[in-house]
Amino acid sequence: MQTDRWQMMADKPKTEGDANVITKTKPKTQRPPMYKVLLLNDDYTPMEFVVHVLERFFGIGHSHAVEIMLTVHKKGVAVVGVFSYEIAETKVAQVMDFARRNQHPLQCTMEKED
Ligand code: TYC
Repeated sequence: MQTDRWQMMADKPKTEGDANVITKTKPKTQRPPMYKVLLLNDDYTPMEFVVHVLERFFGIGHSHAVEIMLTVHKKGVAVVGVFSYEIAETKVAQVMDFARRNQHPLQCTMEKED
């Protein structure tokens, strides 16, 4: 049977200041960076249009969509969701294209999470 590293350390004779210090370190599992999708306020895009965008492209329910829209309207910006790079990029492109096709100046951007 194979001797494990803990048993080997425990069996090692103690010399001078060399205690049986455990040296094992946690393997750092790398998670991919995530990206916030932000909606920006402007003076012209109709409130109902923004609510529709939140429902259609982010699957957000009507009441929550109204809340987010009003937060953007009052504060200037709000985080709509947090996604992988590819998903965030797609959401931004979909919103920007839909706004442009409807001739609204609505702006949507993404930002790397800390
Ligand atoms: N400020 C806009 C208005 O008064 C509404 C609005 C809300 C526009 C959110 C953009 O991301 C936005 N009609």
